[in-house]
Amino acid sequence: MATFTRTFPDGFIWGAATASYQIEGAHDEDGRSPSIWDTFSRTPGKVLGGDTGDVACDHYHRYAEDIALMSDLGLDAYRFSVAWPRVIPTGTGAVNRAGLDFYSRLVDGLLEHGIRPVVTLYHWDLPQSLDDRGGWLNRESARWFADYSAAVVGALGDRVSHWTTLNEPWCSSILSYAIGAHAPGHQDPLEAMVAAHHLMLAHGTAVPVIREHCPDAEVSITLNPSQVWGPEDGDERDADAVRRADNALNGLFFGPIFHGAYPDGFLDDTARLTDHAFIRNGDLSTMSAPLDNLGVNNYFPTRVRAARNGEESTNRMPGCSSVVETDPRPPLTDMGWEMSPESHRLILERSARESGLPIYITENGSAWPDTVSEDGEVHDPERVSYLHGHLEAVADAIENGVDIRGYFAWSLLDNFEWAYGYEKRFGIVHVDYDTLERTVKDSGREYARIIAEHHSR
Ligand code: IFM
Repeated sequence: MATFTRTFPDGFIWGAATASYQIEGAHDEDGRSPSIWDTFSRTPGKVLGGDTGDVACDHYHRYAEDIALMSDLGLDAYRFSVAWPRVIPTGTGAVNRAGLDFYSRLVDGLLEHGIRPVVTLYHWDLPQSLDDRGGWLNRESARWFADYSAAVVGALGDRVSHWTTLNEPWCSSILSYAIGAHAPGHQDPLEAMVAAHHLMLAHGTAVPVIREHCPDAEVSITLNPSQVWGPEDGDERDADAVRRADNALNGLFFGPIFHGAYPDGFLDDTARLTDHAFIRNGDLSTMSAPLDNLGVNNYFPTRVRAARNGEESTNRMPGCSSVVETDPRPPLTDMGWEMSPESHRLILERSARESGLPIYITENGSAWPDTVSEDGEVHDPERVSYLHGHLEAVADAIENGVDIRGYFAWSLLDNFEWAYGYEKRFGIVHVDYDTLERTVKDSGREYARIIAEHHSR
């Protein structure tokens, strides 16, 4: 195995990340109500193999074992999300103490092991009862989310200081309401724009609420920007395709959250769909509430070109009907995603420029078809190589002047990979879904070695 020798600044945080629906299981315990993912995963044809998160990694019952694993790996921090349907089963109104108590026990366990909890308030498991009221298409969702945030931060804010409002709002808007691959599975670019707007409004409405309940809070949002590349020999139509895709993937969130405005051209490009009446006075100033850091999840770049001579584009991202996504270039991960440390560095540099904030890489990792070998170990050299390449890119970005404060491997455990069910494995720890046994993979050991070396400096 190639050795990894780069060094990182003092105080750099090494962590791993998960999300509630992907690992917890216990879908109907202690008062949890169904989320849109319970509904979606039970809808035939939506999730590979008909998999659901009913049991997942059973983390709800095995969290103590999982904390011990994190401690063995030497993690400084653990990023997890809170399930809204556990905390407020009806979406709005009465708080369910038993649901909050689970997260309280988890936080206490982490702190006992010297592991910093980094909490995301929304990682896609909207209570189904709120979707029944329009979900993110309902402007009231901003208030619903702020009230839910108050309940969680009020209960955990004495022990948790690192708060993230939303995970990857691109996925909970574009992927969920335009592309339809995620819950609630709609296919309407206009709805996606409205959902994105309301998600950002919810984020901005919650920021002061979090600060009120936890005055020392470091407040952030996690975005999933992607470097967009066009053909090397492209013309101005391809350059326009890059611009449009970049707006729909990146500018749609960088603009309102960090610049108080939608990105140049976006409103014109989408004028065919809507008069944008959902954008009301004051919304952009709410959305651009000051933050303390930015979380960046990044896995792969995006390649596009312009549609040619009446060619039909199937691209459903708003403003992108003339944009064709082109094939990723090898090497590819098991998700078919291009492995490009260079694009990782570029997007970290861009994220810092756009936000003017310290950056945490809140997710990065790769899926491979791992199995437990006869020697009882999980040998995953591809994941080790992906890890090395992307940590090199992080070190390069830091050398280029980007203030990067930490890296969270996605994921601590193999887990429910949304529409792919349990087919794709992202963990640095293998999970046997029959026995729920955990086995640290070679990549987990290598990550632990890198962390130990950093700590010993
Ligand atoms: O599993 C997801 C996670 O929930 C959000 N970011 C990307 C990961 C890999 O697809």
